[in-house]
Order: sequence, then structure tokens, then C-alpha cells
Amino acid sequence: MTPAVRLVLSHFWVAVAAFGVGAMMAVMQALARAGVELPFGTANLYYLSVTAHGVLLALVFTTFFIMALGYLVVETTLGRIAGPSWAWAGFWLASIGTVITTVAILSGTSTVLYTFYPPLLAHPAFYIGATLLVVGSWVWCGVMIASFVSWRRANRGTRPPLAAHGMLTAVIIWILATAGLAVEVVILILPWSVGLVDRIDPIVARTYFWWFGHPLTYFWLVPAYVLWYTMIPRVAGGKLFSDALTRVVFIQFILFSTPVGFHHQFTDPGIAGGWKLLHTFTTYAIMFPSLVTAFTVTASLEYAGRARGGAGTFGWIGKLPWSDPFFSSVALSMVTFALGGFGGAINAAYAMNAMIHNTAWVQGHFHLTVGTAVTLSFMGFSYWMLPRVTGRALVWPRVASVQPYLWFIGMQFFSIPSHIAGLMGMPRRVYTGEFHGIEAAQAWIPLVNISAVGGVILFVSAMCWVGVLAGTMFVMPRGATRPIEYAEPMVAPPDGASLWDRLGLWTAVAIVLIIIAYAQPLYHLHTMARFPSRGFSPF
Ligand code: HAS
Ligand code: CU
Repeated sequence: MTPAVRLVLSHFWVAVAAFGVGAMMAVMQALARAGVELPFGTANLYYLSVTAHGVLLALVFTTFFIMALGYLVVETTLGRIAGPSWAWAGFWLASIGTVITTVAILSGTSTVLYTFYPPLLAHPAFYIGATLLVVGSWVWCGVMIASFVSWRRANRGTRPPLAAHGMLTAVIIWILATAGLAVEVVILILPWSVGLVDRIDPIVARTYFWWFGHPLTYFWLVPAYVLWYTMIPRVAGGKLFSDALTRVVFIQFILFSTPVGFHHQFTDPGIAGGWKLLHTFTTYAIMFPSLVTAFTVTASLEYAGRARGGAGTFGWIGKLPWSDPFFSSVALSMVTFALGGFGGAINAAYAMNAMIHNTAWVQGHFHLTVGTAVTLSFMGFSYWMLPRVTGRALVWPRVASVQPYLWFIGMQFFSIPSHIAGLMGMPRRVYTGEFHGIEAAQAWIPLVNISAVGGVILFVSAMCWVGVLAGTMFVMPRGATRPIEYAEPMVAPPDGASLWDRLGLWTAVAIVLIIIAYAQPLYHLHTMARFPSRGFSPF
């Protein structure tokens, strides 16, 4: 095993382990919500479990997986990982942070959910562990940037490989996003959680949180898009529709990922309507690169299907390699994201947001997006990557072929009823299967039960995924490794870097946009009459 592969796989296995634990929490929640009597079925345990689920899946699984993918991409496209000892230092920092936060959650002292909104108060260890995770990921950012810069110095004027361009986009989004998180945690939350100050302003904290929280979702999505654009066209037997368009898409994510956070705060006081409107405009702007993606990736697949002999308007679809788990994972992710993205457009509209905010609709939305478009793409990629870098064949290829379909079906069962129940007024994050017998709630119960069935199917699918990966690693003999191959564009792009490769320039423009979107509202929040609160730990 080469040192680079060891680095990639170390991150990868932490991601898989976090996923396994987080998935177990999920099935318990789904069953508890459906009123199934479980041992220890208390509100305390329910919220503890939701916290562990959200943190381990949304924050730990994704971050470690993306770090693994980032290192794999720079190693295989740029031929280098600059500063491997730094990379290991980042890995250990992030891992130690994850352990500290997980222990804090499981000890029952830090039940604050993955958004950790003050005045919900966790044990300081929760925040300290999360900080180490983020600091570890910053080291990853540094290593990624150093690798890219060193490659550019050695290849002046050459167009950077597309996959590296995409992963660097994710790095930049992450740095811009975590700036807001750092202010929230270091300046506001840590002093309060250790008792140096006794009150915190929830609105100010939430505003910094959503500065981070929205671009976080694109930090997840962009690496998935890297797979969709730079690998899947080849896996499907075709070529990428357009290299140039793809670079424009990635740059738009740098520009518009961050200045949109108020679409999570439409109902929050203290932020004037005009600023919320501005963030609505930028939110619609950030949908554009995904619409382009829908077009470009589908066009690439159509090209592949026709190259495989598909004819007629839709005949190409059936010719695609639907039993290849990497391909089917991404294709099913795309179908699911068409629904999830549509829901996003509804969320982003001020008046419609009032109908769905804080309802079960939101959990439906994010299980289609991060829970499927991103997660299922990552799952499929694992089946493709692991045999290539280790030389071990997949242990149960049939299970691997079926697993993405199980995930897809389970997720529709889970998410569609959640959307409907949300429209009927069912709140999100409320524990109790019977809703205390409230009459209005009775209509939600059948929908919750269907969701629970979805949850069980998802759990089976999750265990299949973890089982196939672990079995491959522990049971299968080592063989010859194979290269990580990327898709060729249909038309070779002109040599030489273009305007869309000037990542520094676009980062500077993004910073200006962030200042426009946040400077005045934050100034106002910090200077207006404040209503800070003591901390609460109800669970
Ligand atoms: Fe979202 C809430 C708006 C995308 C995640 N979102 C959340 C939360 C999470 C989340 C975790 O405006 C909950 C946070 C919490 O706990 O409170 N979201 C959007 C919009 C988009 C969007 C406008 N979200 C995502 C992605 C996520 C994610 C991506 C994770 C990865 N979201 C919101 C809003 C809220 C929100 C409000 C707050 C709600 C509230 O009130 O609390 C857009 O980026 C979506 C653009 C996507 C599209 C779809 C493109 C389609 C594609 C596939 C096409 C496939 C085809 C078929 C054609 C426009 C690319 C292919 C054919 C074959 C044959 C294969
Ligand atoms: Cu958002």
C-alpha cells in the first residue's frame, strides 16, 4: 500500500465507522417515532440519539469522506500530496476531536442536536471536540492548497485537471464557511460553555451558525458533483459533455454558497426583510449551477447510452450500466436530487417557507439532498474506489448491486411521507409517537409509520454497505491495484488555464459578496438592544 493510499483509507475508514454508528441511531429514532416500544425509550435518549445521528453522519462521516476523496484526487491528478506529515497531523486532530465529541454526546451531557443552537448548552468537551475536528479539516485544506500551488508552479499556464479544480472548490467553500463557525464557537459559545460569561444571544449565534450551515451543504455536494462530472461519464461508457461548463459550475459554488444563510432564518427576528430578500436572490442564484449540472450530467449519460447502442428518445436510458453499483448510486442520487432540489426552491421562497419551516418537511428535504444525493453517491464511489486502490475484489458484488436500490426505495418511503406530514403541520424534532393524543396529530401517525418502514429499509441498506466494505477489506485477498481513471470531455478544452481556473480571484469576489450580505445585518445584531439568555440543558 502506498503512503497516499494509507492516508486516503485512514480517513475513509473513520467515515465508514461513523456512518455505521450513526445509522444505528437512525433506525432507533424511526422506530421510536412510530411508537414501537424500545428499551430505554425516553425523550432523553431520543434526543441523545438524534444528536449522535446528526453529528456522526452530517458532520463526521461527510468531512472524513471528503478529506479522503480530496487526497485521492490530488494524488491521482496532480501526482502529489504536499506535506504528508501535516496531513497525518490533521487526521489525528480530527479523529481525536471526533472521539471527544462523541463521548460527550454519549455521556448524556451534550444533547444539543447537530445545529447546537444556543441557549441549548452542551458540556464544553462537545464544542472542544468539534473545534478539533474543524481544525483538523483546516490542516487538510492547507495540504490540498499546498499540493495545488506546488503543481501549478511546476506546470505554469497548464489547465488544472478538472477533478482537482472541483475539490479545491470544496476546500475554498469550507474555509469561507468555517470562518463563521469559528466566530460562533470560539468567541460566543466556548466562553459561555465554560462559564466565563453567563449569557449568550441566540440570534447572533444562529446567524453565525447559518453563515456556516448553508455553505456546509455545498461542501458536501461539490465533492459528489466531482464524482458525477469527472468519473461517472466514463463509468457509464461515455464522455463528459463539457469541461468548460463544469468549471463555471464549480466557480458559481464558490461565489454563491455563503451569502444565503438567512434562508434558514426567515422567521428569526432582528434581521430586516430587505436582507432576507437579498439572501433569497442569492439562494436562487445558487440553484443555477445545479440546474446546469442536471443538464450537463444527463447529456453525458445520454451520450454514453447512445454509445452503448441505445436508440430513440429514451432508449439510451435502458442501455446504461444499471447493475454497476457506482453508476446506479449516482443515477438514483440524481433522480432523488431532482425532487430534493425542487423542495429547496420551495424552502427558499419566503412565503412558502413559512408553511414548512420547522416541520417534518425539512427532515424530508435534507434526507433527499445530503442523505441521498451526497451519501448514496459516496456509497457507490466506495465500491469503485476500494477494489482499485487495494487490489481486493468486492466480497459480495450482488449485495453491492442491490444496495443502492434499497437505499433509494427506503429514502422515498422515508422522505415523501415526511414532506406530506410537514405540509400537514407536523413539527420536526418532536419526540413522542402519539403526540399526547392531540387530535390534529392523529392524521400524521400513518405517515410517520410509513417513514419508519423507510427507516428500516435504509438501515438494512446501510448495513449492506458497511458489510461489503468490511468484508472486502478483511476477507478478500490482495491483488493488482488499478488506476483511478477520469472521464474525458467530448471536446478537448483549449490548452492553458482560463478565467475559470483563477481560484484566488473568485475567492476574492466571494469574500466581497459575503461582506455585502452579512456586514450590515451583523453590525445591526451586535449593536441593537440584546436579549441574551442563560444556557439550558433540558435533556
Ligand atoms: Fe437545503 C434546509 C434551500 C440544496 C441540505 N437543506 C436544509 C437543511 C439541510 C439542507 C441539511 O431556502 C436543514 C437544516 C436544518 O437542520 O435546519 N436547499 C435549498 C436550496 C437548495 C438546497 C434552494 N440542501 C440542499 C443540498 C443540501 C441541503 C444540496 C445538502 C447536501 N434548504 C433550503 C432552505 C432550507 C433548507 C431554504 C431551510 C428550510 C427551513 O425553513 O428550515 C438548492 O441548492 C437545490 C438545487 C437543486 C436543484 C436540482 C438539480 C437536479 C439535479 C439532478 C437532475 C436529475 C435528472 C434525472 C434530470 C435545482 C442535479 C437524471 C436522469 C437519469 C437517467 C439518471
Ligand atoms: Cu440552506
